[in-house]
Amino acid sequence: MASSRRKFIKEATAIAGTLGIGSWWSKAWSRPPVSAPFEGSGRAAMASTWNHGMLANDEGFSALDAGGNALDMIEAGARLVEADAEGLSVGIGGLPDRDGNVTLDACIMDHTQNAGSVCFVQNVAHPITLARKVMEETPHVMLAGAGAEQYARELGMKPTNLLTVKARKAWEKWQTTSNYEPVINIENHDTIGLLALDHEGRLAGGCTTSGVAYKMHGRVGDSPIIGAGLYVDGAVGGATATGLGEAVMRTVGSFLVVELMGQGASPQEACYEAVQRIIRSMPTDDLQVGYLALGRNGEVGGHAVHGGFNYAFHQRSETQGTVQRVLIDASHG
Ligand code: SD4
Repeated sequence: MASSRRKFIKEATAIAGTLGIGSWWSKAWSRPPVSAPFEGSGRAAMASTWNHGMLANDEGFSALDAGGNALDMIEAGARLVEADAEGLSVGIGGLPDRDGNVTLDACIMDHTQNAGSVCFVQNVAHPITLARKVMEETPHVMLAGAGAEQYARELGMKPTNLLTVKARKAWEKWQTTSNYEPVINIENHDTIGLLALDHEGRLAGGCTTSGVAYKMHGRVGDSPIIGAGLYVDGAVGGATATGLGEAVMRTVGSFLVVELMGQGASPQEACYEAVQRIIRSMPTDDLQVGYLALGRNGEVGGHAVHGGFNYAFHQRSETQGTVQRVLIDASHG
């Protein structure tokens, strides 16, 4: 099997050479298979969107120190941000839809392409944990709405009122105009997308959000959609998105970023190209989208349609301890 694949790659690369498409083609076909062994480089890394990514990454590394793996890093980091009632875009405290309901979307994915997702869920404090349960305990990838809430109750998750006084007041103020006009970096700001690599070389990713503020009831964004708001390929890397989900879904953004990385692009180049796809295909004056990517080797990159997008990046080698803990402005990357 392996030798016939090698033979195919060799022949295909030779043909590509005669057609003058050598470089891209050979990079594409030299991509390691998904079943490649996951050898740890002794390096662990975590990248998460926006300012709150700093604390999420710290929490992720605490989970790693407690004996966890890349998935545990993701779940721990996401839960921390979901529990912050001051944040207006994730978990409790998230801004509601136009009818005053806080509806949440989340997903999680590991290096073996296991994935779990929940969308349009209400009264669930930790949708990232529910998504992980869908991945690990059910035969499905995605549960929506009332069915996801029923599953949460079956798991013993206590229904929680997610509409805080602060978010309700903001919604009441918005109702005085009731214009549905998402504002760049404001009403669609601060979803958390997280990517982690553990010392054993396992990759994982997660994304959790209350979605764009004052959306129509029932609207689901990119964040819980595998391939749009998040994608992980253990042999290549992971990517996640923040910003206006409609633009990400229309271009299947995170899958595109990872595929480009699999064809030889760096995380930075891949995010840049995925942003160009959006810019080339739709008017972008009023929308923001940012992509964040982490390669299997721990290399990070990020890029956005407009300025103002930042992400946190922590990495550590087993021998040297923390070597980097930074907040990166991706505006001009
Ligand atoms: C959505 N992508 O629901 C999410 C919103 C977001 O930073 O990312 N905010 O469209």
